[in-house]
Amino acid sequence: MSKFYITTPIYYVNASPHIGHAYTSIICDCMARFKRLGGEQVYYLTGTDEHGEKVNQAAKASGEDVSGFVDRVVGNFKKLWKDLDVSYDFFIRTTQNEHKEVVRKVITLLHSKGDIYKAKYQGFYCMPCESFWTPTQVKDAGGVCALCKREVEKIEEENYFFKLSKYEGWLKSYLKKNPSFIQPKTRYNEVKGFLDNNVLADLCISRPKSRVSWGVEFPLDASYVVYVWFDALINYISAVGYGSDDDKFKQWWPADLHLIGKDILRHHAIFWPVMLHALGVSLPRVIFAHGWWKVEEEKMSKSKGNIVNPYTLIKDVGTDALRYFLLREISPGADGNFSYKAVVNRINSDLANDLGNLVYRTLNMAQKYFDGKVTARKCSLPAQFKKTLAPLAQNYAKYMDSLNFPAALDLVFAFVRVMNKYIEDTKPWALWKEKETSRIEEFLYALLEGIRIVSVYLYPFMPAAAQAILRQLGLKEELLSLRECKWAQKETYSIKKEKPLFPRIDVD
Ligand code: ME8
Repeated sequence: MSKFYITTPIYYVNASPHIGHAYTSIICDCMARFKRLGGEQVYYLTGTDEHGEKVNQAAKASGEDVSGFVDRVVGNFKKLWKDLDVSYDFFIRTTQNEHKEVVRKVITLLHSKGDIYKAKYQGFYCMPCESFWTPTQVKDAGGVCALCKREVEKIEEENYFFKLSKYEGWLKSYLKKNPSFIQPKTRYNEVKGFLDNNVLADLCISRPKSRVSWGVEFPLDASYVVYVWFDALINYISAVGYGSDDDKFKQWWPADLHLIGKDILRHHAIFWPVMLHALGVSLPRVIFAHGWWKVEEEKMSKSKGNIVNPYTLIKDVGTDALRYFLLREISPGADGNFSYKAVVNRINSDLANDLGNLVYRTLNMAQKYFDGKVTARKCSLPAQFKKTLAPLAQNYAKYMDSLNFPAALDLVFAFVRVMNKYIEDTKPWALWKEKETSRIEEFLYALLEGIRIVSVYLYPFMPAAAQAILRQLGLKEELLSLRECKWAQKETYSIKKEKPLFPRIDVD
């Protein structure tokens, strides 16, 4: 059985999660469920990044002690993942001793290899991004943080550095030989362009305790803590046993997919590969940086205060509809502009009108005409079904593997619409009047088979709805496997109709 190790970024716990965080975790969940459907062994890692100045200040502002504060906010993240059906296998917290131990081991090892040294740091720091910037980078950005365009703090302090510069040549040639390492292509080009136009400076990896005390104590010098990003990146290996459980590490590493937002591309595509290479550890297979959800063309962010609250949306439209909207509306490589109108339109057209209606009408007919028991008398595949099912079966996995969710969903919904049209064209109510019972049963069986197949394909996107459909068809969850997406797998259906899956939402 092949394995699939997938990760989200570990989120800062300076505030509760918003729809941007939900987006990343939902993409990963969709991928994890898709891989499980294909029979792969999946390890889905998520967690929280709990150290650093930003979290410390947020704790202070809330008047709580830091560890009480982080515990509370971590609770909010975990609750949201539960409410969104995010099926992670492990939740790592950087404040866990096991993780801190690995961070210290990594630094000690890199130091013993001669890759860490002490020197004076002169430059700038952006606290909201927890990032160091050189004077040139700040100047080029117009005197602000090159990423978030906010004010930066000038700092001059003795620090420990990691010799990133030593590996510049290696990284460039690695990228050249592995063009699919960073995806999508635009992000690969961005990193390559950055490396072509800049000389890699060594990375500052400590902060003096006199300025920042909330962090992993630096193993070589107790008057420092580890720079929060250096600590955070290591979570991807500490969570799967690096330095503590060799068998587990061999089983899962390398990660098959690090999914991140494009805001943290530099850290993942430059610092992280070099750290791993210097440690003698193989690199993740793919780093995929998705776009941003914006509100009125501005990136949504906790510190800007323009966030869309996922809890409100779950309450208003439900978990599955929210997951569907986020995954259907934009391709993960692109940015999206969030609007409630778009959410409502998408739900009403695709979910209420097309899918919900198909399921409801079909189950209704099965109930009304056959008391809920439909048997395969003849099970030939209607020609119009075949025309849309064939490209779906052929391309679904390919689109899913490349994270092209809108394309995969387009194929599924093309089939849903074909089934709706099949109902209208067949006019079963007229057949009923003419007592064409076996013709209707054949017709209904075809629809039920189609709906069963659709529910499997939709499972990664809307797990609860897919399960609800199977339940109403009288089937068990074991059927949730891509192997089951074949025609005429069931002899008899015993319908147990429930309330409509996706009621229409009132635009007001
Ligand atoms: O950067 N649109 O944590 P973070 C889409 N702790 N995705 C968004 C988003 C938006 N508007 N806003 C946030 C950190 N995200 C570090 C990561 S990993 C070793 C350390 C998502 O809480 C997106 O995935 O700021 C982005 O990369 C991540 O949240 C940043 O979360």
